[in-house]
Amino acid sequence: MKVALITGITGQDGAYLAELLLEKGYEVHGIKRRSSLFNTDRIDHLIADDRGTKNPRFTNHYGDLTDSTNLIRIIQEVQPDEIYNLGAMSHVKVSFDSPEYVADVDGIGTLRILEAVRLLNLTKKTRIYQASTSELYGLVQEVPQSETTPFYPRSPYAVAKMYGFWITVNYREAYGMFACNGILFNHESPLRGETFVTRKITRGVAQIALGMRNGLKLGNLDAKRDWGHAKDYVEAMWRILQQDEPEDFVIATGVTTTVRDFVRMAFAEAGIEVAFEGEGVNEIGRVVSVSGKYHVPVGQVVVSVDAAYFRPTEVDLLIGDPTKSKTKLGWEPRYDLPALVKDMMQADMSLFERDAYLMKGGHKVFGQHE
Ligand code: NDP
Ligand code: GDR
Repeated sequence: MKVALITGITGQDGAYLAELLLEKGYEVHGIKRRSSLFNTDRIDHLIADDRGTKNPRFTNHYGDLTDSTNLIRIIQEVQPDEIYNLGAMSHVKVSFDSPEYVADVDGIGTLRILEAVRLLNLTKKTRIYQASTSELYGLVQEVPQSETTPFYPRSPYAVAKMYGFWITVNYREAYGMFACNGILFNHESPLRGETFVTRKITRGVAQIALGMRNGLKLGNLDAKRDWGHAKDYVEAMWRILQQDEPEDFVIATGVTTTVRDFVRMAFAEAGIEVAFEGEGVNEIGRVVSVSGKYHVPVGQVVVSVDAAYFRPTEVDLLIGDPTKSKTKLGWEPRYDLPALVKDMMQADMSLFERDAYLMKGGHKVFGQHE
């Protein structure tokens, strides 16, 4: 039985990857941070079944990417065949507020994993996947972006990830380690964190459709992203570590869409047609027709722009070239953008239908802030 260790197990990708590896028969270990509240919602169904019977092939360890002694201890204990380093402070906007911490976790954290494997003499046994990102491309140098496109990071997050990228390449070349970067473009799902733009939109649209709020405030509506489904992308991570030779791969759909169009598509899923007018911070999105079961008044402003969500330096356009991953990994995304939006909208509609019911009954529902 193969043994995998996943950092960032409580995150979106950690949850889908753990599920995939368990399905494939792996013994899976995760590293989670101690939190003052429960933070394992995304993986609770993997830890134990409905009756509370623990999964013997799934173990979590307390740890942190800023603490090398604990990483060394866990890796020594687990002796993993594969490590997936997914742990990170992954929010680009927030990285401008805590740049030093992000450098430590996202940059040096990667070094700590690589160095632990080297110190423990596991370089021939343990394969390492590093969660690299399309944010490395930053300021547009070339489209579509491929494995050979130059990097130009535009945030403390991206700069930290750039260190993670190159230290992974360096350990591969210096010590012959099977260490690979997956340069993944944005991937989303019903498990996506609530403050990333897609999930913020699908949650907001569901709440508006159910009459729980009037509108949604967003930042740059012109930004274009190549959005895929996280379920497809964790499959690519696994494939990258099953190759004969360690290499870096771009994982993307090859299609790019504006935030504004994502908003339109999400509302359309609820039968609400929205049109945009105005420019910059004065742009608004208004309901122009309603065809489904949800009764939002025509003319209601449901989207406005708030400069608080702008970034000091923005990444305007991301579109990936997945040719290498298609050819060498045999990887193809199963979800296109409409299927992704549908999946996220269905999940958030069900989630908030329950809350709307409670609110109608006079109960307070928490967590409505953005
Ligand atoms: P999430 O933000 O959902 O998950 C991040 C995970 O990292 C969480 O489990 C979080 O724990 C953990 N973490 C944060 N800080 C630390 C720390 N100091 N020590 C240990 N663990 C920590 O991200 P995603 O699942 O979306 O992304 C996974 C990885 O892929 C990240 O590295 C991200 O930067 C990268 N990436 C993501 C893309 C995407 O579109 N989703 C695209 C390209 C790359 P906690 O739950 O306690 O906060
Ligand atoms: P990103 O994702 O920065 O690409 O990083 P995010 O969803 O945060 O932003 C995408 C684009 O939408 C614009 N935007 C807004 N973003 C947020 N969060 N909130 C808003 O209200 C809003 N309005 C407009 C942003 O300006 C941006 O242009 C994600 C993360 O998962 C990273 O960890 C990962 O590396 C990259 O994707 C690939």
